[in-house]
Amino acid sequence: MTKTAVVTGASSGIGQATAKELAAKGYHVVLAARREKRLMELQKEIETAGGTAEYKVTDVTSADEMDSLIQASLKKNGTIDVLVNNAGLMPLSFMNKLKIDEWDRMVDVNVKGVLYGIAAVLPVMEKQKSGHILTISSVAGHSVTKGSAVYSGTKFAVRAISEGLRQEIDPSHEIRVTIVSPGAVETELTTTITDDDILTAFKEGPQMEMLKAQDIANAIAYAVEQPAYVDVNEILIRPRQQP
Ligand code: NJP
Repeated sequence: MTKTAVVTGASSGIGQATAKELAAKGYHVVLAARREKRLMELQKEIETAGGTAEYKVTDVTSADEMDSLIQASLKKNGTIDVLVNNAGLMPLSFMNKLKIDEWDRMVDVNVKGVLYGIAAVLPVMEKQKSGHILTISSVAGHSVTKGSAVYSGTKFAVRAISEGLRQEIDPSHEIRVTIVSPGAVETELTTTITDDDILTAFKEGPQMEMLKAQDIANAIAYAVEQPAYVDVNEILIRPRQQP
């Protein structure tokens, strides 16, 4: 039976590359994000390449929308084998700029969005006694730098949440929990930055060859494709030149 993978934040960057990679590996992929046109185009692209996909416009900050994403997919496809909690934002700023709205949005998307994904899919996977929940954290979930305090906070949080979840999984169930922590990846992630001092520091700082979204998609596919007794707990992947 074809396995089903749900990918949040599938409308660009890492989520888009992951959806394509999992479809190429034979998964039926369920694409979730807010921008419908992009999801529609990605579905077409996957189908043209010989894969299968569907999409559902979903805002991960709504527990109800996350639940209906999972339930609609379950009804249609019979199982949810993989959930990739990938949607995220990174409006970096210095704390004294007091960008409280941006802090709120990061907590809502990067932390609550992941929790709502877990809440929607965990009962399903427990009933199936199988599944794989992957969450995208960050190198910033391992160490804090100036300007990344709140973003780092959200990424530390999802590492802690995933590790706690992993420990609570009934060992008789084939449910796996994985964290993928990328360094700098060339995507649209920096477009949410509004703090001019951060943007200047980015422009004037040392330049390096960044990772491609496909590099992270490959890491996700690696974790997913391991035999059921192997749980890849975390993959930390930096561009070679990133300190
Ligand atoms: O970024 P980008 P990435 N509900 O901006 C979606 C982490 N990461 O691929 O809703 C649902 O191209 C948005 O979709 P839309 C990062 O923290 C990255 O780099 O249509 N979806 C889009 O598809 C994040 O967790 C780097 O606007 C929502 C996607 O999120 C993950 O990688 C380094 C949403 C963002 O795509 C993917 O980010 C690192 C919502 N409310 C960690 N809000 C890096 N790129 O360097 C946003 O350490 N999205």
